[in-house]
Amino acid sequence: MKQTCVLVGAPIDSGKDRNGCLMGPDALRTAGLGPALESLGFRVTDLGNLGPAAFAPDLPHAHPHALNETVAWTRTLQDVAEQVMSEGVPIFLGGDHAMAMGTVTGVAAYAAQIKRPQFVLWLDAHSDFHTLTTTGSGNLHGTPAAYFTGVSGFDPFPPVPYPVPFANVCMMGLRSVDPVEREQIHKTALRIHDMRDIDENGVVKPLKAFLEQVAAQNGMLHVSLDVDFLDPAVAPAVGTTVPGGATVREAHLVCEILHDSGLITSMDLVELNPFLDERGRTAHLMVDLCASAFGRRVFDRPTRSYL
Ligand code: 4U7
Ligand code: MN
Ligand code: MN
Ligand code: MN
Repeated sequence: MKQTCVLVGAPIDSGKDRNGCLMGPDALRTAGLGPALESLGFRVTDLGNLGPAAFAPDLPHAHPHALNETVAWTRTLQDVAEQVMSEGVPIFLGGDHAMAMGTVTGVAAYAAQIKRPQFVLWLDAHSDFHTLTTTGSGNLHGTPAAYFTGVSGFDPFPPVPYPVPFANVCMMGLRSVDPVEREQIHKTALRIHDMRDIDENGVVKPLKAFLEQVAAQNGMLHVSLDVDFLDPAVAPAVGTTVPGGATVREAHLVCEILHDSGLITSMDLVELNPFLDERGRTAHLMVDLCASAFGRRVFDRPTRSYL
């Protein structure tokens, strides 16, 4: 029987000041995400674009920015993510990275139900490990990793009954980590692979080590791909560009190995701001990466040699 991919549009744009990520889901569809997955043999269903639960309006220059709206989105996404897990592999189309406050806690709640551990691969220039009190910018897209790992300091947000253990989170591509985030990360067992680590060791070694851990524990694997994981020279459609990011091939290799592992159970494609794109190139790259993660390849490999 065909496996099902469920596209879930989440045009959340409240995680930062600059708008545009609300167009992300439609840009990913326009760039051909559905047909790409169908051509790989998947049945694709599309839930369309969600909206936030009801919320009291936020003040324009509040700190943190758009707290009520982001809490409302988190509630919607937690419910939908948990529910949709039984229908196939959800691919959440952002929207900014505040989306992951809902998607990761939602899929983790499902994992808890079926008594499997949840793992997260975080592909990002940033660690997104602020809390509501440590964030300097007030931009909530810089906070999801602290929230879903159960760090305190998220008061108006729903409590997190099934936090993802630090040791189950692997971050790759980091090159912009604020001092207070670094201090907090040092106290945790998060697996961190910054760009220097990738320069020195490549993506294969650290990724393989992480995937072996996921497989050994029969884990569920959520992959959260922030556009800014990639170098801005190849992926310009993002508000938070940081030079020195992953190359096109490094990113594809990560996705190809992920597919070979057979471990992906859910995925986020986030932070695409189509308003900043150049003739759709970043949207197309995100679609191509997603296709690699779901099995597009040039040639079959003789063995599943990465695991
Ligand atoms: B993204 C930042 F200060 N750390 O808190 C902040 F550098 O989802 C950036 O990874 C956050 O794009 C980036 O605003 C959030 C900043
Ligand atoms: Mn805004
Ligand atoms: Mn991010
Ligand atoms: Mn980022």
